Amino acid sequence: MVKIEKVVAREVLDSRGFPTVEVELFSGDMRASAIVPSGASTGEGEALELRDGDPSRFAGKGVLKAVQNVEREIAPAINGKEFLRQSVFDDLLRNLDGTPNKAKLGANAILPVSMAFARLQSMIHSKQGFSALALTENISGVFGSQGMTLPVPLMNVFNGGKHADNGIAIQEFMIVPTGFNRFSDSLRAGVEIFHSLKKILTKKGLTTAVGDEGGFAPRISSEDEAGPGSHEKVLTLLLDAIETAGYRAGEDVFLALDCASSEFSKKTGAGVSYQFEGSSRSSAEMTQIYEKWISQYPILSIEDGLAEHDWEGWRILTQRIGKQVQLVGDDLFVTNPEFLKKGIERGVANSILVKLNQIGTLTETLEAMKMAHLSGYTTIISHRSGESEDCFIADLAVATDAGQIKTGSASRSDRLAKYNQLLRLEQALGSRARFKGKGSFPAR
Ligand code: 2PG
Ligand code: MG
Repeated sequence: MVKIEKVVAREVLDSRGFPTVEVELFSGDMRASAIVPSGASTGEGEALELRDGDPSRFAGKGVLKAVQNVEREIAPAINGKEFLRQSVFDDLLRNLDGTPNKAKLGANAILPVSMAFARLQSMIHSKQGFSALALTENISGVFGSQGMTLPVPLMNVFNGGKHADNGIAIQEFMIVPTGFNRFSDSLRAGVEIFHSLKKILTKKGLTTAVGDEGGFAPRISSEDEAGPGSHEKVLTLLLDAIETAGYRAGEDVFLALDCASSEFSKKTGAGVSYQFEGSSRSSAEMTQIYEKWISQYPILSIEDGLAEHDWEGWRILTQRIGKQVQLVGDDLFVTNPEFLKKGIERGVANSILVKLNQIGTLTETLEAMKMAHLSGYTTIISHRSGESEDCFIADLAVATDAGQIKTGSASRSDRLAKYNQLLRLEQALGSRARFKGKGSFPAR
């Protein structure tokens, strides 16, 4: 039983310098807090992020209304009450809101309360009250998993799309160090490759300033929209960086993409079209591009290769390359069990990106993950492009044996906070820690 005795909420700042919500819950001498993240390339089906819209503060991006909703709507409903289970607590939050997409209170009001409750409960359950594994053990208890698998990091070392201003359409170029026995070795390889990429860019006279997720974001073309061949240039740079760091591309280290293609797509009478490398392309043409790339580069995973409305294009994409490569639905599924169910029924994608704030409570996030695991879909726990020092997702990844995590590059403390927590968890698990490498991906 957890008795909530005090609730505090405040406006704090995320990694882009935009306001976000922090919540603290108190019970006896225990205090747990959580900060909610924020996306830029958001899916249309995501739960609502409530912004004040008051142009005199933070250009309308303030979150005082969400803070007020925690103080005036949520706090009175939970203060002084005892809760046994996360699901009961989260159901209360959902009912208080009462809308399908958290439109009344805002997911940014509801989620930090849900996360802080999980932390508070874990502190009360954990014997020492401060064990590194407390949250992991608590969530794995709820989820019914072993909670011992350290995730393979998908490290976003080159940023484009909405996370940069270099004209590159694809949002994330990731390196995936799978060929290692331990998480810490895999992470080290990723970090070494990041540094070797930095040297290569410097030698070429390209800037090494970083984008929102800590990856490099140089302009590799003088045009506003990077033209034909520009994406392959980036892929080649990554292969160079892997080899220069002393690793074998396609053996120890693979590549992954988050195309975030909803951002460069548009609905047309005939379906959906994509503005890519200077031309307008159909879903079938985008599919051909991916087919060519996976035959030429060691690409293990493609996220949002097609847009969130392009369900028919997705079905064909999955038919054509779903056996060879992991196809991840992010904007498509928005961590929503209903959307995922539709995808499973239609044979769309084979993996789901998991973001707590897309759906708004821990319980619903775990529901989506359970459905994915039962249907043979892989799961990737993910940060948002606007993050904070909160490293809840590191614990969530281990707790659910998710197998994969997407939490940025090897720079910016908002990203490294998660990697550092994973290093703590690996140490705390000791000989019980597992790392599945390529086994965390669909079999090829
Ligand atoms: C994504 C995410 C995180 P954002 O598209 O996968 O990398 O970006 O948080 O901007 O939606
Ligand atoms: Mg994405």
